[in-house]
Amino acid sequence: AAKLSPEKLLCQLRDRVNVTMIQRSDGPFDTPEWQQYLPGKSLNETVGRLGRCAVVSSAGSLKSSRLGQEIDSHDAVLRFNGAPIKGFQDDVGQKTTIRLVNSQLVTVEEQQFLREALYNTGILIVWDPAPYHAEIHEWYRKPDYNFFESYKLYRSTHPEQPFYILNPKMQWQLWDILQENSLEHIQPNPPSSGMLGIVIMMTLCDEVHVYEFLPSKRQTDICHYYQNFHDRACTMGAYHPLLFEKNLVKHINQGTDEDIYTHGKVTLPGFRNVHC
Ligand code: NCC
Repeated sequence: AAKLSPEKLLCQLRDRVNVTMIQRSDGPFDTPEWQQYLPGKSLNETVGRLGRCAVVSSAGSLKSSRLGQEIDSHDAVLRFNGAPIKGFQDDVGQKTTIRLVNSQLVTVEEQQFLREALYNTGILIVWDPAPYHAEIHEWYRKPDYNFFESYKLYRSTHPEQPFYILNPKMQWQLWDILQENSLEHIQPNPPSSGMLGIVIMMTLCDEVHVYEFLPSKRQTDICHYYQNFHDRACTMGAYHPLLFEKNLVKHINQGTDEDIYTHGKVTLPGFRNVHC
């Protein structure tokens, strides 16, 4: 029951959600110490101009999907958190251009994050739930998870791998649009990694295909394609306003319902191709 037309909603997303990474000049990161850790190149410079992009959710419904080849046919592929490839290529492909991870993974699962080869491929982006519309300084003093030391450690051991920190402003700019287009009050928690990743790719690519964010006919209570763990909240949301994110994505989908049903596939335009 979104209030805006799909076209207007795309314009709101394009114009109000500022997808930026923390830069060396951003206070409080403008210190001599931080200069050696933050990447010198912008994300845009690092990836270049991207055509067709794929976003691969971690949903259990990817299991037995055999979408691997189709996913790998894209110019760039974005994956989330600890979602593996090894042993799952047929269903999820193997190309990884960007991996978006949450700060909980980087902090709480630090040992695995620093050790596992899975994270050494592609560009890493970490995000942390910030207080509602907080200034970067306020967030820096009290992040949800204090991932900064782990980030520095990773950067020291993998200096050549691009690793960005998502500017936390983005999550609440996006949340405001989700709230404005929902009839109910939504939980005051930031959008899921899935929704953030979709909008990141819309800024970088001409066209974005999202897989199993809107569940296909394979919909299941199995949380992840890589674990045998059942929980409906993974698909419907608990902490994150996942259901509202999915309603919004359904509303702006430019593909067919058939594509959702058979492939769990949504087609979205890159912001370059949104004309307001
Ligand atoms: O599970 P998670 O998400 O890593 O999944 C990535 C994104 O895929 C979409 N998804 C996932 C499962 C499912 N059945 N349906 C889906 O649509 C969602 O868009 C999701 O964002 C996260 O968003 O960062 C999250 O991270 C996990 C966990 O922290 C990481 O996997 C690291 O271990 C959270 N789980 C827990 O904290 C237990 C999850 O709530 C959100």
